[in-house]
Amino acid sequence: MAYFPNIETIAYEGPTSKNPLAFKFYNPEEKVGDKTMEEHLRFSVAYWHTFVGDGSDQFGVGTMIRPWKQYSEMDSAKARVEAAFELFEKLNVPFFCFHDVDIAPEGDTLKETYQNLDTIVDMIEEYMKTSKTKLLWNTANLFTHPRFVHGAATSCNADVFAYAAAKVKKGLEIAKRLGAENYVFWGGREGYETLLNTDMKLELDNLARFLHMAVDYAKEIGFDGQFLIEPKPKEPTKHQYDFDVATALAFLQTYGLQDHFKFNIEANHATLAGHTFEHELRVARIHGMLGSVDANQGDTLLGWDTDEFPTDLYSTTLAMYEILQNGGLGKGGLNFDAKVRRGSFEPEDLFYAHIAGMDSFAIGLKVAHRLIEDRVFDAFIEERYKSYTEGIGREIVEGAADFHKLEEYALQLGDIRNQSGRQERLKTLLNQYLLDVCAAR
Ligand SMILES: [Mn+2]
Repeated sequence: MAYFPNIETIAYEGPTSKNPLAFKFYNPEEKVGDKTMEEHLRFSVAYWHTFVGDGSDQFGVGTMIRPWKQYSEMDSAKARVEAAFELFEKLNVPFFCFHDVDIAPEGDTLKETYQNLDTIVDMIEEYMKTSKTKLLWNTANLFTHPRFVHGAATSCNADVFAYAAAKVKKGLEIAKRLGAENYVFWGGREGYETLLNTDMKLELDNLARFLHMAVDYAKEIGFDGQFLIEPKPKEPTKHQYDFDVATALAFLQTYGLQDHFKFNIEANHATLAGHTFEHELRVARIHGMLGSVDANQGDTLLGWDTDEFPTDLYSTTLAMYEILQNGGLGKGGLNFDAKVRRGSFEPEDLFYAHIAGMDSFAIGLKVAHRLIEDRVFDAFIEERYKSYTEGIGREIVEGAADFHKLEEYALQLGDIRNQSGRQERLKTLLNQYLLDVCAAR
């Protein structure tokens, strides 16, 4: 049975196409530099938003019309696998991602949950034999069930720590079985609500113990995917320990975990932390820790995580600029951790949304590639920091200067002359490159 009978395979028709169910800029075969768009962008569909999310919010019930809603429990889980692979094929998307609870319902016992998972993983494995779509990453949901009310690895209750460990152990076995390229840790409830009842030191130590155990178990079973930490400052927990890249990096370094992890950076989590998306990508990149991306966008008028499909071309361009400078994402990809709005409830909206996101990142890729090729910002930055390539600047960089020497130098300086940062001129150049790519029709 077809779950999206009115949708044909989405083809690349070019920027002049009027067909809403076609790619205007994402052409998987097209080469940008030395790689194809498909190789650069490594798009992934998020199972939770696309096949589980029902459009409910704190004030209203679900709105989504979804053909698999006619079934319940395991039948619905099986229907979702069928629907998922139909959508993957029609979008020609190379990857997907899931949490354990997205693919199979939890049973009354952990054992029953495992059985449900095994049944669905068998089915996914069968589909993956003939599908080109691979698993970018999977993860364990350690935040929805009431047992995780006080956290998982940072819970005050050791039984919860053990239960969470069992779920991650199973998750790693599934990752190994399905050939996942990465495994993600997002600690939605790993944080605190009030310090009045919290042993922060023990919670952080326990989180590190938990992650070390995961590293050990992956090694034991021969899972060689990349481990990823996904920073987020808040929501659902008031203060989350993996606040942003810089905070989580300090945590990893403190506990000797930095060689085993990279970051999965989400645009909307960056903005919730008071940063831009490109700031978080840059911090990860310059430390060699950029692993993967949850591609979405927030709404600056709202203070929460809206997980919108990315359509802001400045954001996709500046993100791709960091990703290209990083030499790509390696095993990572651009996962659409994004959901259609509550009012976009028809099944075909899932296709419009993914097309919007894929085309937006394709434009971002092309613009970023040209900006780098033409050394638009690189040349300016090189010139701006030229004082560190000669004279006293060079001595500072090479470690040949100390405070005595710098004081001696400063005392004989006349008027210090700075140069303009030319921000507005550079933004105009960015606009020009964006317009050039979009107008190439
Ligand atoms: Mn989010």
